[in-house]
Amino acid sequence: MDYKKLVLILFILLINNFIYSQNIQPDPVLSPGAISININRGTYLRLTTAIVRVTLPDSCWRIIDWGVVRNQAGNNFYVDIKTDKIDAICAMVIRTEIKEYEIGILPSDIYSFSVYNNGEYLKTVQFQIEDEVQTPIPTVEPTPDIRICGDYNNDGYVNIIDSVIIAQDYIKEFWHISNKEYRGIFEQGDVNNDNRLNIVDALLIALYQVGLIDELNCNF
Ligand SMILES: [Ca+2]
Ligand SMILES: [Ca+2]
Repeated sequence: MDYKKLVLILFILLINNFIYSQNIQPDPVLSPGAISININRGTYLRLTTAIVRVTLPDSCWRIIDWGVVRNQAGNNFYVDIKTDKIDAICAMVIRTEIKEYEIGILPSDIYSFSVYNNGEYLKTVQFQIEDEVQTPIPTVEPTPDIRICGDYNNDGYVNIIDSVIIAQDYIKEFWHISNKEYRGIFEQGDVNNDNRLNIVDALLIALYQVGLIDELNCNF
């Protein structure tokens, strides 16, 4: 056997050993740094949710069960996310997966929400619920003959309230907090006439109100 063949065989053995070592997965639990938790409370429905982002370090990690919110003693909620690692050559592709958990409609108090992974504790956030006085959004009976582009709540004015209600309706729909439920007049809210009512319309109305754009373009 000449020198070159020997080097080639040694090289192949090294590569095989490297791939084999990649297949051994001694630790199936994510690190705490892989988890981020944001607590969100719906403005009107008062439903508290936890938005959990899980960063998976390579292509071999899989989330096989997001679990459900459970309640420990007192005000402590937790979920246990089941993951596994497949036995394969792992591509170093970092992925983030997101899950929104409904915690519930909570009275004023201090709470915690924890994330476990395969039964092992990873991270906790504490949050406080305070019941503030709600400022009701004024609603006025519609005036069917006068249509004002941007006047989503149909109170005769185009102002920041229209922008806020559109944004809230959009956020509720986006996070699946409620089914599509428009509290205003769609045609008067869709101010860029793209047949969608979303954050762009809210932004355009806000810009219009402060004079940064001159007109809104509804489909009427
Ligand atoms: Ca209005
Ligand atoms: Ca629109």
